[in-house]
Amino acid sequence: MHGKATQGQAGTSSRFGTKGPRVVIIGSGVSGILAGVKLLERGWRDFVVLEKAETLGGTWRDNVYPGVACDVPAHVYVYSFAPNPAWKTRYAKGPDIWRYYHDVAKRHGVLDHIEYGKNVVHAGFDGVRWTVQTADGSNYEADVVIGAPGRLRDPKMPDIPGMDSFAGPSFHTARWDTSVSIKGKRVCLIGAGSSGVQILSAVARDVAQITQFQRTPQWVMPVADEAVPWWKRLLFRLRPSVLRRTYRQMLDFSNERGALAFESKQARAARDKMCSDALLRIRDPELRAKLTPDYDVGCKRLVMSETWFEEVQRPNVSIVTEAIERIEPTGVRTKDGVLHECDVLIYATGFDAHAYIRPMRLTGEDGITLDQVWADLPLTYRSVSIPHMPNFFMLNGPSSPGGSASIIGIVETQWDYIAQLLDRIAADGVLIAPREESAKAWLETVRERARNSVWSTGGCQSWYLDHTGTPAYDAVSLPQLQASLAAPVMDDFEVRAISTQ
Ligand code: N01
Repeated sequence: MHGKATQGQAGTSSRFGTKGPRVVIIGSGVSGILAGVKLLERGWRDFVVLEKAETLGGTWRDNVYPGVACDVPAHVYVYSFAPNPAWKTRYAKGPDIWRYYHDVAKRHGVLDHIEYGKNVVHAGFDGVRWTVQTADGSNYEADVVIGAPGRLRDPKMPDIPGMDSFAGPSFHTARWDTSVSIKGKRVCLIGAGSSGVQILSAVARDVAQITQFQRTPQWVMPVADEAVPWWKRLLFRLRPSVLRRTYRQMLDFSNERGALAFESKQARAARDKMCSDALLRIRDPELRAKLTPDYDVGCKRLVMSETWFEEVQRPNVSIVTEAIERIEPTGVRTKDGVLHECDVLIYATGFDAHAYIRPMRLTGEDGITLDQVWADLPLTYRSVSIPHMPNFFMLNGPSSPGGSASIIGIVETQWDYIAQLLDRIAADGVLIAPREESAKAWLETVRERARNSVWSTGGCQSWYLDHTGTPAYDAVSLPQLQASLAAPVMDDFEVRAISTQ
């Protein structure tokens, strides 16, 4: 079968009651909330969202460091069904983004379905249904499981000798200790990616000294954060359909510029020039040399900031490029023997970008485990489904696009595809899993595309690359993703009736 299944309604199969199939959603971040809203929209009310933390969210709950903001334009970083005319600036701050997602979850009735403190450790399939187990010993039966645990989720701590010996407060950016004030303090900041740049830009003027340990310089794209004037916000409220759509399209276009760099030489050249020209704002040639990357723009994920170019030149900011030897009680000692003293030590060292749904364990049909299916690589079909794992779907799973589009657009596109499979499940009471050979063929196509992308050819190391050195992300733009996920090719799936014998 090729083409859209019919739009499903609750109870289309006699297998399921009027509330639709029983669904477990894992995670209450932007993907999990989306899944909840969409299930309710289709009348599937029998679902639970399992959230391991005590409050809703993922990225925007966990990242509360000073200056945390989203570098995707705010009007794009929203669900298509819930535009927000109230954004006051072009780029939204972390706490405002969290409030937006909380508000959507509340308005759409998803909050009532969330259970907190539920860390999923295993999901097992018995031939008919899934049983999802949480660390506290609870079990949840499900006809369908949606994995939405997020991708840049688990902080990656470096392995530096003496880390435990530091006498002052020390923490990762995604585990910010809000009880610690860094005002007037001497701060050591390890890492110079998006988080490190945002923190330095936000705190440099408030701290006594900030020493940033930069192993590799990053390309920084100067993007100004403009206020959205009151009359525009009013206009958006008064003319919701036309004006919001127009604005959204405009921002979608600018957001896609990054993706165009995959395809268009001119777009890439313009972007490269913007980044290299911006470095000329660094007045001290020695500092500029330290901050100038020797790899292609876009090889690592671009950092976006306007303020960084000035903040990094403050007299109380030091950029240390000497390698770190060890951490000592009073600071960070580099290999040249210098001890960089500080009161607070911050690890802006990024995330384990390749765990996906692990460390959660999966046992699928015939006892086949996720570890077996993913022994070589995280094998999925179109990022949303896994061979031997029937009626288990993922949002923002392995080999999803990265760095090229708003994650919201990506997960909405993936949801629309999954929804067509859910329609089939509901209508015919079937189990659907991708064929292993289809998944392998698809993954090879994605990896080939990624090998030809700047992530691979650009001459850098980054979290895009997996243990084989191949980018684990699909180098496609949002429109390309939308085209490829328009309708499931059902021949690529094994579809079988649920047998209750
Ligand atoms: O992490 P990163 P991040 N010794 O992995 C360094 C998203 N995000 O949290 O480059 C010394 O980019 C490492 O050095 P190197 C966004 O997608 C979005 O900043 O590996 N240094 C690097 O400098 C982003 O890309 C927003 O040589 C060590 C840094 O730590 C992603 O999250 C805001 C080290 C890690 O940089 C991750 O960003 C923030 C060691 N042992 C984040 N180990 C938005 O605005 C690591 N490093 C949407």
